[in-house]
Amino acid sequence: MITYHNPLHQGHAPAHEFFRGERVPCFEKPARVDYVEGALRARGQDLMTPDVDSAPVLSQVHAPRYLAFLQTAWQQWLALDPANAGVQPFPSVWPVRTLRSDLVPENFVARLGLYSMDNGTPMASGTWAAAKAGADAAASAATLVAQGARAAFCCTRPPGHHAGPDFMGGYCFLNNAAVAAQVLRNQGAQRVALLDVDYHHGNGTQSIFYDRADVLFISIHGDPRTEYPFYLGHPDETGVGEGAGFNLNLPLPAGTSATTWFDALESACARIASQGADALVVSLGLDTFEGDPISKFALASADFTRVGERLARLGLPTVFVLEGGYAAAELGTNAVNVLDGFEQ
Ligand code: Q9C
Ligand code: ZN
Repeated sequence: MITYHNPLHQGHAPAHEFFRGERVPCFEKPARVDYVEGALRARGQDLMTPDVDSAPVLSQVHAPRYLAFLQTAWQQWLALDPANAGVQPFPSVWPVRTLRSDLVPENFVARLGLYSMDNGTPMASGTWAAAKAGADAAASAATLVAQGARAAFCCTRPPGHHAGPDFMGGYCFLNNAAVAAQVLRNQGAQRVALLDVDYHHGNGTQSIFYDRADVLFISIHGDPRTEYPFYLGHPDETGVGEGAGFNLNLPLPAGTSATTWFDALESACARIASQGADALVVSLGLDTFEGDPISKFALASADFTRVGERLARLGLPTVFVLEGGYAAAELGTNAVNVLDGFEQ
């Protein structure tokens, strides 16, 4: 399968995140994609360098003031104190109910809170460059599919599906899958189905397309009554305005078996077939794996081959975009299994 990699992903390498109030090593680490690239190269896969500038498309899915902030966030942080080069910025205050989010604070950490949904999305010096190159990889993969390729894979980190119109969160900064869907729309697809199979609900993607009928968003994920991101991903969220009826959430309890998960995949595929789409984007989170350290589904490595097989039977031009998956050493096998299942 045509595969784009992210040549700058290693520049996004924050050291710590918060977990149960403690600072712990980041789960979303460079080794994740190193393992996927290793598995791809081991089977002779050529890795292409991004060749499309995603900037115009980023402006279609993210707010200008958010993009402007993110692009210079690290410089703003260093301008406060050169010693910040060795310190990770974390938000500590957010404009929740009754507080104003129309004003942009002069205080950097307050701005960071304005543009964040959680304190679980650490930044590093190379975060913008890595996120932008990842969005370029997604735009590149989608462009080839729009031009007639059967499928393409965007092998990138940081992931994207928690990033909303004007906020980062859940290890995500730029919404790569939304970029891919928007590129497909810009280049002629009348409707795009965006299927998110990451363990965590793709709140950012849902929010970007919630009032749109041209991108059908479907997500299978851990029930947000107990699982991150908690505040979105519930079954009664079906879209609004022109987008009414074009959002489908299929939450499953933590601990759900592979058999039940595949039943949900059948429901998702049935909806894609009944509503119709010219192209498919898959937010390919692999944290549904039984060995994932922060998630609670139970797919075995061999099950990922079945995922690919089932998606291929939709018969749609398809862009796969890597999202989560934190059992780093198994990530290569699991990603390759999806792509092999799709192609066999
Ligand atoms: N601090 C994705 O899979 N935090 N994001 C979990 C550990 C949120 C996962 C608790 C997990 C976000 C793309
Ligand atoms: Zn996830």
